[in-house]
Amino acid sequence: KATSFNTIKKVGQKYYVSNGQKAKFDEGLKFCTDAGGKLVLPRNEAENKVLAAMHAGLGSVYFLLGSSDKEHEGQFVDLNNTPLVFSNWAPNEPNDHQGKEDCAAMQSNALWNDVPCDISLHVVCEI
Ligand code: GN1
Ligand code: CA
Ligand code: CA
Repeated sequence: KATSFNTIKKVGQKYYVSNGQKAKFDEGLKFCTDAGGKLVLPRNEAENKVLAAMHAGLGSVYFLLGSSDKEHEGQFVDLNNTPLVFSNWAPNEPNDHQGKEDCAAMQSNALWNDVPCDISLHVVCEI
């Protein structure tokens, strides 16, 4: 099965790629793994800016980020279960709104927010 990407940004030795599709967190994880990469997670300000710049092209409110606090409420970790070193949360986030928000997402203003893991957002993979 072939996967094509229509938005690609180079950041250091990595590429951020998207095909403009939306998915739930678990689906996004699988999509990126199947594509030979992983769900995006900016590790510093420069990477965060590159990812934010992809918003313009896709016209979306949110991207999924490869981080959740499913295991321990309030403790966001990366896909290797390592606590985040860099984060860019919006003021008052993450707030586990209504006790249902365990997945991280990036808003179009480059700030992060925790959202329910079962909503569909744009998927960006790093490869
Ligand atoms: C949004 O839509 P609302 O107001 O119930 C947001 C939460 C934020 C909250 C901040 C899916 O919740 O994550 O913490 O605003 N929900 C979504 O006021 O983006
Ligand atoms: Ca949570
Ligand atoms: Ca939130």
